[in-house]
Amino acid sequence: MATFKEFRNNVKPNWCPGCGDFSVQAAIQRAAANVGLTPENLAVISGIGCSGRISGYINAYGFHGIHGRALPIAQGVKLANRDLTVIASGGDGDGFAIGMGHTVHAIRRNINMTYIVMDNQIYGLTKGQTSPRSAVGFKTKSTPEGSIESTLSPLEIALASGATFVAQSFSSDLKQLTSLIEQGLQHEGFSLINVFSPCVTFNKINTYDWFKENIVNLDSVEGYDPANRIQAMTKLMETNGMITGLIYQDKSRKSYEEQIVGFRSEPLAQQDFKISPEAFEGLLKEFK
Ligand SMILES: Cc1ncc(C[n+]2csc(CCOP(=O)(O)OP(=O)(O)O)c2C)c(N)n1
Ligand code: SF4
Repeated sequence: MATFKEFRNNVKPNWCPGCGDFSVQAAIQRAAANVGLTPENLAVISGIGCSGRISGYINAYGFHGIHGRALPIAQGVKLANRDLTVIASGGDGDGFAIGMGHTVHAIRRNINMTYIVMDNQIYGLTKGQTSPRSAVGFKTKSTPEGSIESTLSPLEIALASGATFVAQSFSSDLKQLTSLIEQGLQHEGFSLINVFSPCVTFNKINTYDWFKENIVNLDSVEGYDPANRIQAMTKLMETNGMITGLIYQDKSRKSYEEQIVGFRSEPLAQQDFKISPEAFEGLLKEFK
């Protein structure tokens, strides 16, 4: 059994002191150890952004992809080697702006993997522009008069797209965040975990204190049932998405891999692709 320390490497994160992404890194390392993984059977695939650096800071297989494209790469990794536990990760710009098309289709595809979004409601790496998660009126270098576009509600979109696991947490609540990642890793399908992860350098509005004042923890909501999709949607709408905890889980739907006809149990990565000269000639004949 690996401990969370075995998921550490010797690369020092260059996130700003106080950045919420440190907690996400720690929570992934703890959750991976708690569910019994070892670095050899975990792959962390990230996009581009401050948050996207996370794949380099965890001792596991890693791939620092391109902006908005963590999910296509991660899904490819999972299909090529179904024995690996796959985590995709990145920022709200990465997953909900340039990568939104991939996000929706990954959700409806339901491949068995976990997607963790570090939602700071701003573009951090490029030094503070408005993201689809920024509030109307939010002033940045790209919206000096305040954003005039409505704020995207990714978790409502996820539910409407057929998500089987939707959760949300906050960098300040390492215990809840770790537990939700554990549940996401154990879910047999696509799990989306959105994490309020403050950018202390460029976002002076959505600070740790602001989140603490505005978040409602679902643990305090009597009678909340994460198996009830309509209740989940209603709660998201009522609270403007400011809830944390396990919002929705459907354990009944099969994952994509389970439904592919002929998908062999042996991972593609370990299959012998050598073909006999006769079989090769047969293939060529088809094109003559
Ligand atoms: C194709 C492409 N378009 C734009 C960029 C520039 N770019 C890099 S990171 C980024 C957004 C960063 O914000 P987010 O994804 O929310 O991550 P954060 O830095 O806040 O963690 C952008 C627009 C890029 N690298 N590649
Ligand atoms: S700029 Fe913001 S998101 Fe990027 S490392 Fe610094 S605090 Fe974190």
